[in-house]
Formats: sequence, C-alpha cells, structure tokens
Amino acid sequence: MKKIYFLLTLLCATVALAQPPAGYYNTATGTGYTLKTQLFNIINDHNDRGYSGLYTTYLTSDKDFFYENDGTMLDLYTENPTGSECAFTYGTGQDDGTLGNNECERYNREHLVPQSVFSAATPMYSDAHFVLPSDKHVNAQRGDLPFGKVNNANWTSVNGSKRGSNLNSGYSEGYSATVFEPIDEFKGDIARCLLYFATRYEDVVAGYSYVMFNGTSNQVFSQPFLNILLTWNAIDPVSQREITRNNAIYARQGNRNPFIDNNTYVTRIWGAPLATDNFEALTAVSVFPNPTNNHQVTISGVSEIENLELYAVSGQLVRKIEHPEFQNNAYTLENLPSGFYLLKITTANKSVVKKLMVN
Ligand SMILES: [Ca+2]
Ligand SMILES: [Ca+2]
Ligand SMILES: [Ca+2]
Repeated sequence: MKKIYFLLTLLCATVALAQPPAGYYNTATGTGYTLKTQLFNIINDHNDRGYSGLYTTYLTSDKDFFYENDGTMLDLYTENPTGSECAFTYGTGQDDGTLGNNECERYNREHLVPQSVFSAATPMYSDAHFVLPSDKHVNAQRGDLPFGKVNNANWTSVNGSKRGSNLNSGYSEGYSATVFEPIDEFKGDIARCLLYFATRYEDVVAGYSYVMFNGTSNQVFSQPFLNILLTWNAIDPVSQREITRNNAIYARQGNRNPFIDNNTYVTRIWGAPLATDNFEALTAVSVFPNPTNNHQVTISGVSEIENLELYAVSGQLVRKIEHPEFQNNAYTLENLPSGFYLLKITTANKSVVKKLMVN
C-alpha cells in the first residue's frame, strides 16, 4: 500500500510539473494579434541566465530521456529517433574553439533565429527557449539559413537534416533560395521555438531584417515561412520532450513557451495552415479552367474529397463544402464571385492549395 501511495504521489508530482502554474495564462483571453500581445506581456521580462548559463540550463532541459533514454545530450541535428547516434556527454565535447570540422566532435549553442539578426543583443542571445545545444559542425552548415523544405539537398547530416534549395510549391511555395530542413521528428519543435521568438520579442522584432521576417510586429513572418511554420506545427504536435524542456527552462528563466503549453494559441493568433503535409501525393489534382470566365471550375484527378475550402487572399474563408459528391471523377464548383482565391482541397489526411482566378 505504501508503495502505491508513493507511486500516486510521484504521478501527481509529475503531472503538476507538466503544467504551467495556476493563473499563468489568465490574461490570455483574446484572439488574433491581441492574444499575441497578451502572451508577450506574460512571457517578457524573463530572467537572463547569461550566455555560459545556457550550458547549465541544458543539463536539465536537453537530456535524452525520450529516445536512447541515456541522459546524453539531446540535439535536434544529431538525434536519430529510430536508431542510435553518436552521443555527446555533457562537459565532454563542449566547444573549446577546436575541432568541429566533422560531425560529432564538438557541441555548442545554436540560435534558431541567428544571432546576427539581433546583433547578438541580450537577452535574446542567451534565451534557451530558442537557443539549443547543437552539433558544432551541423550548426555551421545551417549558418544563418532560414528553415524550409529542401527540394534538392546539397548537404545532409548523419541524422538526415538537410540543406538545399527550397521546394517552391505546396506548403513551402513562395521561396526558392537555400534553406535548412530539420528531420520530421523535430519540425514542429523548431517551429514552436520560432513562434515563441516572434511573441517574446514582438516589441523589437519589427526592426529586425531577416529573410523569414516581414518587418511587422504582429505576423512577424513573411507568408512563405509562416505557411511552413504553421504546417510544421500542425504535422508534428507537441511532444513530451518539449513539455519537459519548457518546464526546465521555466525553472531557470521564469518564462514559458505558450505554444507548448496550449497549442491552440498558434491557430488563434495566426490562423490554420493553408496546407498540411503530403502535397506530393495530391499533385494529380487539377482545377480548370483557371482563370475561369463563367464563374465555375471543375476539379478532377481525385475521387474522394473530405472538403473544399475557398479562401480570399486576405485569408478569410469564403465557402466550405464538406464531402462534395463527384460525378465521373469530377466536381464542379459553381456561382463563384469574381476574384482571386486560394482553393484548399483536402482528402482523408492530405491536402493541396491551388490559386484560382475568377474573372
Ligand atoms: Ca539520443
Ligand atoms: Ca537515437
Ligand atoms: Ca516533434
């Protein structure tokens, strides 16, 4: 019986630790960018533990108790979720200015928003919510590159992180220069770190020049990168690794990543991603004629569609049709008002977005 009580106490303690403190988000009541500012007011003014303090924070925030479960350093650019990898032990291998021309020689600190963007200013410079332990060599390969979906890789790390030209279609449409793509396991993790940055630093971010940013304090990200981050957040949900990490950083810095605590904040602020994943599987879909002159278009190339959503370019949902009935493998959308639209076509778990012009 004693043992059961002990286990129950332990369980309660674990659950309690996995939650933000009572009332932490009480003032986060709005929607859209009002909510974003409310979150900024909750998470700003954190306790800066200094640049060397990051290595201390990592001792509790970034140990592998999720994959090998061996307490070695958990690095998003090194971890192989389905197999073993070269593992860094804390202290051993910490960057001392030598080595790092190959993977697995040294680890250092990776600013997911590059430090050059904010001129290495504090407290951003040492904010563990977006500065993570990283293999020194992979960190250097990523450099200041934006995150995106690689089309043709010109370099790939041992765990499969890639660098190369961005896939200029599907959810990553709108950019074609070089990007860095983390493995699927960590796409949402990294997206949520960047969404944190956009919120924690919303009072200064409009002044930062970076290819992922658009010079605003509310949306923060340019449209192609916002689409990428919202999609990654949707296809790679919050994991226990992030919850544990968020709690460990809260214990050190006194502020939290709201998007890990309550992921609905993401869509309440920025809206839903236009496309989820697996664009490639839906490339057979065609929408014609486009542009159209008679206020109707036909959709073909698929037979089972869950729903069709028509968005104005402002992002407003204009029309939604659930389970459209196909005839002869085609469906015709009629009575479309003139304008420029984004048509989102969703099957069981895949979707694609098509641009549509109605004259
Ligand atoms: Ca590991
Ligand atoms: Ca592993
Ligand atoms: Ca993940």
